[in-house]
Amino acid sequence: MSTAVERWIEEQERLAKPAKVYWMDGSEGEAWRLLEIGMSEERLNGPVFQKLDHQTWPTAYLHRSHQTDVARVEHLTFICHPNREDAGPNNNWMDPVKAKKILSKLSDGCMAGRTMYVIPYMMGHPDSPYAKACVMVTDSTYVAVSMRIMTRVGTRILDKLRNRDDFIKGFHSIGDLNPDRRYITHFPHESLVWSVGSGYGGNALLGKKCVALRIASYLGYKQGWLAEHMVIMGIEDHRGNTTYITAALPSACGKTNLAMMESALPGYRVWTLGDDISWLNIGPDGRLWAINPEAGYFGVAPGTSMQTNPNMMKTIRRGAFNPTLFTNVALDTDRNEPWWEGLDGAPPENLLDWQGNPWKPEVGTKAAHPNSRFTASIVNSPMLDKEAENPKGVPISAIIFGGRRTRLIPLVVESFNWSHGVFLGARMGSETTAAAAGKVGVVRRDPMAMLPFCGYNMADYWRHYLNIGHRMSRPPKIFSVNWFRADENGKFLWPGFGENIRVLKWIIDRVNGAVPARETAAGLVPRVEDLDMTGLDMPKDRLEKLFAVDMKDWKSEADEVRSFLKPYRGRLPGEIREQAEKLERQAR
Ligand code: OXD
Ligand code: MN
Repeated sequence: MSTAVERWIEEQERLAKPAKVYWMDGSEGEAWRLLEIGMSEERLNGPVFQKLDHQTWPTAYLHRSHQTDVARVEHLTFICHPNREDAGPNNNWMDPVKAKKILSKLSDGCMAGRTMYVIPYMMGHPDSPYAKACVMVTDSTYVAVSMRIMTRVGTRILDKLRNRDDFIKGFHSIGDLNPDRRYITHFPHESLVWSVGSGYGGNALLGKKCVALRIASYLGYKQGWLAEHMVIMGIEDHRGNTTYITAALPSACGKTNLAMMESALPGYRVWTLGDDISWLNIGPDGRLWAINPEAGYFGVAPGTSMQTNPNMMKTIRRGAFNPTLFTNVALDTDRNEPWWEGLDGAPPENLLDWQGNPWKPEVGTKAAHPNSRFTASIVNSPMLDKEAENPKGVPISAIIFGGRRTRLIPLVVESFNWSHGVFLGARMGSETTAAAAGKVGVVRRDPMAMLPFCGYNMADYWRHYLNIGHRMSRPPKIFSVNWFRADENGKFLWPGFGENIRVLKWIIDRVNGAVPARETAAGLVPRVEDLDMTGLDMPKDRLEKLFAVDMKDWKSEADEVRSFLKPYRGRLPGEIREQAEKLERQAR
């Protein structure tokens, strides 16, 4: 008698018609076997994996992707609820029947001559009551190795499932890599992801954005929990007490650097549990408990150095159970080492760019692709929190929403209550930087940093968020932070990086009721004397500017929030509408 998983795999095999099927077991030997396979597999621009110098970069391998396949593709990403309204204005929608027709056609025979890897994996610790069992298939050796780094792969998951069929299903094929035949589709009501035509991480490592955010957010909506685009960190104070917080920040706001921060305050130390995704459940004690469903980092390489993120540099240089993969970085051919813009030191003499072409600074292009990545196991992190492997997760005392805003938004604000906090998340926005195409300095709304990742209508998501808060007897406090406020001349007022610990300390003091706060129309802000400025020389008037709230400057913000919320009108929770109306009245 075959199991539900075996039956599902047989179906995929009949559809994709691979030459071979390989069931992954998660063992250590398997990692090295798959790397050997990848090293002898030829793709357009070289082998799937190229071994780098293991003296200086233990267990590191280079992978180059197709030149049109280097990032997530939101316009080719679809949420296929039977009812369009359930996907909401925040998603591209496709009728599930139509989507399956298109994807079936593209998948028919798509693995001919290739190996189909069957990957049983767990999002979350296998013993966690909050973890989810998943099975995906892929025809990419790169994806197979990457999934081992990013998730917990193993036969044990199949034993756990036995004949259960409530696993999250994923079908992935690189297809012919033609962007015209590229679709990343999600069927939340069936817990199914079907992705064809891309080998890029966010589109192909299905455990990450597709499962742990888009599918999981919908499961959370149905089951009473939250899947969030948040780092999880522990902050240890001088007494040895650790307070756990989560933080959601859109891209280009230093999210990974925050998760792995070196504290500038003596006596305070940051521990990491995750840099991208957190699953939040209400525990039996009425508190919010967080687990990191992932097991690895898929981080942006350019800009990562011993200066900006020494802990990440140590992580990716440490060889262990799993390899470290580099995707689309440049190659120093003399040393056989990876290289990217922003790495410590001058560019090496002889470089190949991310596509394998000889490169010199005069060429005028970037040697490493701006979205080139490293993939590394989180257990290699030198600052891993001692509770990171606890199946129950960690209790969260504060939730932080952040953004890059040169005007208006104070360095830190504590919300008046849970619904005001959810509103702070819902009106979250960040100014565009030169890192993305388009106009610089425009505020792009990205509620809870979830706009591209919420697998259902965002208005329903906000209602769900509000309910979660109302159900907890000991909810975390909600804060907003903004490291990027600037003065009249456009100069940043706050130094950022390790100094951000001062803000986190105030947040912890507020959680513990250790200091009062000053009330403004935008929320509660620190009295300047309560911010620990030991060792940081900053004039008082500059500090005051960081917390200034003058509502007559807020008119355009209130107007923008109103137009952003407009398409959600029919389903918008009353509490969010009231908060937006209040802001408009105050800003008049
Ligand atoms: C990521 C993203 O890669 O948010 O984590 O795009
Ligand atoms: Mn992310």
